Amino acid sequence: MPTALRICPLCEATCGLTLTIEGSRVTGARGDREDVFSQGFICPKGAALPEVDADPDRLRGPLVRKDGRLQEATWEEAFDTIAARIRPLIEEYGPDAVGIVLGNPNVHTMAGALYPPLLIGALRTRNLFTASTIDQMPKHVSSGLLFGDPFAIPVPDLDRTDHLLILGANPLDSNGSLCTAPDFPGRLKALRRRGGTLTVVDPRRTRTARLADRHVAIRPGADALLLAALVHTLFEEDLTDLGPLAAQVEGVEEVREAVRDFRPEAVAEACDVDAETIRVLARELAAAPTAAVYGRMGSSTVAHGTLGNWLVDVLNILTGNLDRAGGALFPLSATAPAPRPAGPGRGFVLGRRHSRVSHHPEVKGELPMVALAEEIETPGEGRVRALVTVASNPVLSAPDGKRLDAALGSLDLMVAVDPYLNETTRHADVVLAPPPPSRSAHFDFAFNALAVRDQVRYTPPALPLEADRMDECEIHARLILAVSGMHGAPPSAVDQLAIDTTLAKAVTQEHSPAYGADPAEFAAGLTGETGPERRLDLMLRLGPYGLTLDALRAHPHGIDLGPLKPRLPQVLKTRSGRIELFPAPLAADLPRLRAALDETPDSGTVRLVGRRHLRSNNSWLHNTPVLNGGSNRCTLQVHPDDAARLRLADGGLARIKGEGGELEVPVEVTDGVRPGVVSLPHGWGHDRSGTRLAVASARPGVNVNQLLDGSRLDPLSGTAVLNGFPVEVSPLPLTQS
Ligand SMILES: Nc1nc2c(c(=O)[nH]1)N[C@H]1C(S)=C(S)[C@@H](COP(=O)(O)OP(=O)(O)OC[C@H]3O[C@@H](n4cnc5c(=O)[nH]c(N)nc54)[C@H](O)[C@@H]3O)O[C@H]1N2
Ligand SMILES: Nc1nc2c(c(=O)[nH]1)N[C@H]1C(S)=C(S)[C@@H](COP(=O)(O)OP(=O)(O)OC[C@H]3O[C@@H](n4cnc5c(=O)[nH]c(N)nc54)[C@H](O)[C@@H]3O)O[C@H]1N2
Ligand code: SF4
Ligand SMILES: [Mo]
Repeated sequence: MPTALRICPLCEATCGLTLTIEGSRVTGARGDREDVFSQGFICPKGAALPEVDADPDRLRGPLVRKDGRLQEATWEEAFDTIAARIRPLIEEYGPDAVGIVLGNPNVHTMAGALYPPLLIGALRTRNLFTASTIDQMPKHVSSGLLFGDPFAIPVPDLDRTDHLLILGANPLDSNGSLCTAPDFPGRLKALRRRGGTLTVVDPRRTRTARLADRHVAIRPGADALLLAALVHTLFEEDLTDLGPLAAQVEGVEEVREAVRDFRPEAVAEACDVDAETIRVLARELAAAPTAAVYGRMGSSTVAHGTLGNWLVDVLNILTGNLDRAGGALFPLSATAPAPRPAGPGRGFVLGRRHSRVSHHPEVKGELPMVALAEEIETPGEGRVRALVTVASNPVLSAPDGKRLDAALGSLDLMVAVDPYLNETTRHADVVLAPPPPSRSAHFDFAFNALAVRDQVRYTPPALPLEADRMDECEIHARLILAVSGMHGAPPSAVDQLAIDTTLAKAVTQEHSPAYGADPAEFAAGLTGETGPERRLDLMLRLGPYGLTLDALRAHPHGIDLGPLKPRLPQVLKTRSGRIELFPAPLAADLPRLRAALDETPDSGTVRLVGRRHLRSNNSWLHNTPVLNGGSNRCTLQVHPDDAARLRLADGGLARIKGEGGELEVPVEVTDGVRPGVVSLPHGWGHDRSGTRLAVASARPGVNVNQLLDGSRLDPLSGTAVLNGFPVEVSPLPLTQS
């Protein structure tokens, strides 16, 4: 049977898959044993790629709204409609009249990496919203302030560390995030086997926690307090040891002073972790030959998300573990620009402007996702009247979907680049549907820069495009032309412009491999059959390893570039050229955390946390039958003590009420959640009309984000609080089911 290789796009682990091809269909998927990085690993989602690929509900071409109804149309009609309707809006109301929403799968497609920056440039809108502000923005802010570069994200050295402290991540189900590691579970087991230790801090006893030497069932929302107490203990017990880092860090004494109040005894009650355990955690971290602290969703989408993310790296730095083997290191991806010489940079600035309605500071040019609805609803100059969404389903993934749903319905124009007609795209006037994964080339621009090993792989399309289908890269290129008044120009013009712009700069940079070259000559030497391939080739050639697309094609299972290596001080782009351990914006946010010390937790308050299931992927995989069902259910997990107190029965129904609304949901009684905490997964709630999701809408579940009204956020990063918010839970008579 013929086979083809395809890097899996379904999570951050980026496993290499071998697809079985029968005729023009993918009929099987197994792990590629020769893949230099994933070495044959596959999870149930990857194994279901053939079903995901062949979902009959996937749109086969563009849709255009005619007579109030979304109807099949030609590509020409679709782009004509966009060009004809968006330009007058921009001309009348200015560039901010068009908002852009970029969702998660953009980091899982080549198109999503290569074109949105050009789309943003073409539209020149300040109304940019992305999934980052319902996810990892606190990490970008912390890295931006500490290292001067929001993309300089240290990754735990999973394969070599002696001690791993994980907060708010459950890689056994998520397969890891901001830490690309195929077979994360196997790598954690290997850590244990080689005598290393694993500590997991999580209000739930997750599958990851069950693998750990120690599980600390913290009260949700309290990680920043716990971390501050760990830092406090390092100073108090004289356990800091920066090693060679010392010469590169400023602000250590200021941090010592700043955490003085955060004694283990002072945070113990808020965290519900006793002071002695906190001291032991700090001592273990300091005593380990090498150690890494790693925090994700559960410590990011919380009220003190940025402080928590900062403290994670403060711990890595104070224990000398940043930038050393076995600690947390900065990957160097093959498409990163060749490193410039070390030295001061421009630093990272927040809040260069503010959102129109609620005055949220911009971060990385973005506004918080929770501000999207009000920016559409509120009249006045700068109002969002048209929206372009790319790979995004904010009606389910962001707080208060009902409000957003209504706001989307009021737009003058909405364009969606998306393969599904779902809760969000049903509002579009034009849907531009990309082909399924088997028909697209794949390269991991984002995740190679977050991987636990430097490596590089490229998979061309496993199958050719069917007639009347358009590659997602071409869709993006044509969209850019349509919105920028160049409708009808060849899409290759967009790629050529990107190549020319990049080269014009590179040839002037002494550290660039293209330094001094003739840009036209350099461009003429690029290989690749398509515009995006030539752009990839260019990035590889300008990158740190001097690779080419041809080299990648000659190594279909990838090229291993070795374990992570120390990269300081070269990565630093702070104004001082050093690690700025106590940046002013974080210092200014600390009083808010200090105030939390005095809040006595109310033992009656129930707090909600999320969870992911191995066979889920945010809001869009519920339409694949093999992935929906079994234990992947939208249930409210409740601890037996709470179930007794609240009179909730296993299998019965509960009413759950939050600031943004209320839901009715089946109860699952389990001691897998700690007392005082209930857990409901996200991405469900597929019961709206006008979608084309036969499987998902038959088992819709409820939308957890409807419990939120969007008012809770981490103020520094604009990130929504999705974990640890208060809810009221009460029983519903069974007859109401
Ligand atoms: N309560 C709660 N809410 C959460 C979270 C949580 O933990 N709890 N997690 C948050 C996180 S971490 C994230 S990242 C966000 C994710 O939220 P979003 O960014 O909205 O992403 P998804 O929900 O995955 O929706 C992805 C969309 O992309 C489309 N799509 C799929 N494949 C492709 C493709 O190849 N090309 C294009 N153009 N489109 C494609 C899908 O049809 C779908 O419409 O949700 C956040 N929301
Ligand atoms: N199977 C599957 N895999 C996925 C996804 C998916 O939807 N399904 N989504 C992908 C995406 S977009 C992302 S961003 C990653 C996320 O990957 P992870 O960061 O691993 O996210 P979660 O699995 O949500 O784990 C978050 C954990 O934090 C815990 N938690 C909640 N509140 C707190 C708190 O206050 N403190 C602490 N310490 N813990 C807390 C929760 O109980 C949960 O176990 O997963 C990716 N991989
Ligand atoms: S772990 Fe992630 S990348 Fe690997 S097969 Fe599963 S979904 Fe795909
Ligand atoms: Mo995410």
